[in-house]
Amino acid sequence: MIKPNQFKFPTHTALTIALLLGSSPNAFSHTRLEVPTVAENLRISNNVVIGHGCGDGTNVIAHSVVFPDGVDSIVKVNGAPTTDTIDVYVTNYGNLYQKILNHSVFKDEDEKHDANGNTVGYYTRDGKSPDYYATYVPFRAGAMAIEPASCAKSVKVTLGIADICKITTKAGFAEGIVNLWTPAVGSEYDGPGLHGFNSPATLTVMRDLVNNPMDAAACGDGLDVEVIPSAAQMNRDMPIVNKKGTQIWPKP
Ligand SMILES: [Cu+2]
Repeated sequence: MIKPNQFKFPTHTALTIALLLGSSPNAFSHTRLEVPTVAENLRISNNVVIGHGCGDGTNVIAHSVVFPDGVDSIVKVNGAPTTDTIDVYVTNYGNLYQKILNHSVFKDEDEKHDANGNTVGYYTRDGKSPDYYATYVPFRAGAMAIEPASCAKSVKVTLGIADICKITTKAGFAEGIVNLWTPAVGSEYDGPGLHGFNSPATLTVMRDLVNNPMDAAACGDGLDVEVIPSAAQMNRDMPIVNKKGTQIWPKP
């Protein structure tokens, strides 16, 4: 009899195989959203899917997520940075995301709020997601409305995510300790050289071209817009601060 365990191969072997086959490794393992693309004006429940731990035998014990706040966020149009704020392309940006309470894996969680009370991320902790599991962490993505006067045909929201296997200081970030699925924006959470470097999860909102048509003459094929958390926001909002106000990750 073959034990089920024998079918299991190390995640990074799976990655290597995926790369050799020329297919996307994302389907195998990286931390991504369950639903990566959604229509505008549609509120959905979604999940961050933690695809693996930090190597064989490790557990993800805590998880930290940041959504771009739209205040000082980086905005790109067709891949090029612009000085436009996201309000040029989205009519209701801000407080679009809510954590959905769930203690099935992580026993403690809370949203992170900015000075305006908007949810800019969340954390989950006090759990164990084994390396060979896919763990779903639920949140609600509010209905985003694309600015009718703009030529945006899609808006891609980039998240910053940390899957933490061991609580350390920032200096302790390393393979086997933490996976940083963050945009490389020059923050303390870029994680150069780590497995997830500059490989963030994203949620793309597609314009409803029937009910919110673009001006064909002015817009042509339309614009692909991106909103990405700034380095300052990442530094401010990535840490896990418990309900008593004590920062528990990274260790101060
Ligand atoms: Cu991976």
